[in-house]
Amino acid sequence: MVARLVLVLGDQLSDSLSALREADRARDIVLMAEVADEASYVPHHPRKIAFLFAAMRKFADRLRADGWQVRYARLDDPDNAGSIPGEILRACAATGAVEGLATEPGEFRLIAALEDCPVPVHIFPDDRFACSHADFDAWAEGRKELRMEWFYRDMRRKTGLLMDGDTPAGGKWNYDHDNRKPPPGSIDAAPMHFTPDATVTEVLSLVASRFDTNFGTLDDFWFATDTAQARRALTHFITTALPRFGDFQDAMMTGEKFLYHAVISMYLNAGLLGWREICEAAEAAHRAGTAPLNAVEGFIRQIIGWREFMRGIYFREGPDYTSRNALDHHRKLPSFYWTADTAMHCLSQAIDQTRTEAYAHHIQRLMITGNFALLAGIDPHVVHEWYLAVYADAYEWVEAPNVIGMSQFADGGIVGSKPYVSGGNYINKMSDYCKSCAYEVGEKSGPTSCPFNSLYWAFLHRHRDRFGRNPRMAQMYRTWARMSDDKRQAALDTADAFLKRLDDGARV
Ligand code: FAD
Ligand code: DLZ
Ligand code: SF4
Repeated sequence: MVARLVLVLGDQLSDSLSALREADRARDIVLMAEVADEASYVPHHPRKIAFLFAAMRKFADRLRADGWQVRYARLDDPDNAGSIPGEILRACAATGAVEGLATEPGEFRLIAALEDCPVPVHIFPDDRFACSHADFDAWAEGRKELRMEWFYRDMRRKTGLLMDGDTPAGGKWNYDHDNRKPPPGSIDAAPMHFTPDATVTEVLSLVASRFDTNFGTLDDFWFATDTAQARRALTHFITTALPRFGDFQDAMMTGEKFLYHAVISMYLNAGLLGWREICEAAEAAHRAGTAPLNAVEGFIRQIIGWREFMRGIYFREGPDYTSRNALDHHRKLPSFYWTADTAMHCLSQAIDQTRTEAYAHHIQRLMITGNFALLAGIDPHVVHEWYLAVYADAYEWVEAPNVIGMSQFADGGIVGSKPYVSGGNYINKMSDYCKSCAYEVGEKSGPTSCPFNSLYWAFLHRHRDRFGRNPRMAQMYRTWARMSDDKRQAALDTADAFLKRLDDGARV
C-alpha cells in the first residue's frame, strides 16, 4: 500500500496526537518540517523558534526510536520548500505519497493552507483539549453572555477535577478571594533550568544566525525541550511554587520574572505536557496536603477554565476575530515595545523580561503591556501581532482571545463584560514598580504624573457612550463625575500631551 504522509507541526509534539493514532506505523511516513513561513509569519522571539526546533528534532528522534519512519526537513536544507504545503508536495514527490493525515492546526491561517493544498490532507480533530469544538458550541448555544466562570464549573464536573462527588472540593467553586495578595518581601522559587544538550546547541547557533534581527535574546537558554524534561519542570513547580501560586498570582516585582508561576505554558501548548497530567499533579498535591486549596483551585481554573474557554472562543468566532476593533483604536505600537526603552518602570520591566525570556506572567501581560496599549488606543491588530511574536507560548488560538478579547476589548465584550483598565493605583498596590519610577503614581495630572492615571480617565471619557451605563463600571464613572471641572480638564490635557509626545516619537 502507498505510504501516506502524517504531518506533525511544531506545536503538536504529543504521542497521543490524533494524526499519529490514525496512521499506520508500518505503512506511513511522518513529516516534520522547519519552514521559513512558520518561522516568520510574525517576527517570533528567537527563544520561541529555538525551543520549537529543538523540541521538534527531539520528538522526531523519539518517533524514529519508536519505529516510525520520519522525514524531517531542517531549515538549512537547501531544498527546503519554505512552507508546510510546499514540504508536503516535496515529500509526495520524493516518497510517492498521494495523501496526508493531519491534526487540526491551532491557527485558521494554517487550516486554510492545508485545505487548499493540491494534495488531499485529511484533518482530524485536535483532541488534546478537555473541550471539543462541538462541546463548546453546545455549551455556548443560546446563552446571552459567555462567561468563563459558568463554563469552568461545567468543566470541573466534566473532568471530575477537585470534585467530591457532585460538589466542589472544599464546598466552593472559586477561592479567588483568598488570592491576589500584594508582593511578598522575597521569592523563594524559580523555574527549573536545563543545560543545552547537543541538539539544543546546534539549533541555537542556527537560530542565532538566521533570526539575529528579531526582538529577543538567546543568552542562557534554559527551556525544557522534551517531555521528560518538561515533566521534571512540572514536578519542580508543584513542589516548590504551587503552594504560594494563589497568594501571589497577581503580584509583580522588580527583577522577579516568574514569582510563583508555573512557567509551563510553552510546554503545554507545544504538546510536551498534557492538561490532565498537569491538573492531576496539582490536585494530588492538594489531596496530600502539600498545597492549599486556594492555590490548587486557582491553578486548575487557569487550565481547564481560561485556557479551554479561550480556545472555544477562537474557533467559535472565526478567522475575522483578529481584525476586530470594537473601540476603533488606531494608534501605532510605541517603539518601546521593541526596546523596553521607556521611563515607565512597570513597562520597561515587563518588556525587558519579555526580551530576555520570551516570558511575562499573566498580570504583566494584562495590566502592564495590555493595559497601556488599551488606554493609549493602540490598534488592537498590531498589539495582537506583538503578543503573537514575543511569547514562547503564543499561538493564535490562545493568544488572540487573550489579546483581542480579554486585554483590548476589541471583540466588543465577548470574552469579558468590561475592559481590563486601571490607573497607576492598581499597579502600585500589586507591585513594587512605582517606587523606582521616573513618574509619580500619586499625581493625577501634570508632566510628572503617572501616565496610567491621566490615560485611564481619558479612556473612560472617550468611551463614555459605550461604558457609561455598564453597571460594573458605574463606580468609576461616578468618581469621574464627582471630580471638579478643573481636575477633569487637567487629566484630559495631561493625557493629550502625553499621547502627542508618544506620537512624536519622544522618549516617554
Ligand atoms: P501560570 O500563571 O502558572 O498559569 C498556569 C497555566 O494556566 C498556564 O501555563 C496556562 O496554560 C494557563 N493559563 C493561565 N491563564 C490563561 C489564559 N488567560 N489563557 C490561556 N491559558 C491560561 N497564554 C498562552 O498560553 N499563550 C499566549 O499567547 C498568551 N497570551 C496572552 C496575552 C495576554 C494579553 C494575556 C493577558 C494573557 C495571555 N496568556 C497567554 C495567558 C497567560 O498569561 C499565560 O498562559 C501565562 O502567563 C503562562 O505562564 P505560566 O505557565 O507561568 O502560567
Ligand atoms: C511557531 C512555529 C515556528 C516558529 N516554526 C514552525 C516550523 O518551522 N514548523 C512547524 O511545523 N511549526 C512551526 N511553528 C508552529 C506553527 O506555527 C503552528 O503549528 C501553527 O501556528 C498552528 O498553531
Ligand atoms: Fe508604572 Fe505609573 Fe507606577 Fe511608573 S508610576 S511604575 S508608570 S504605574
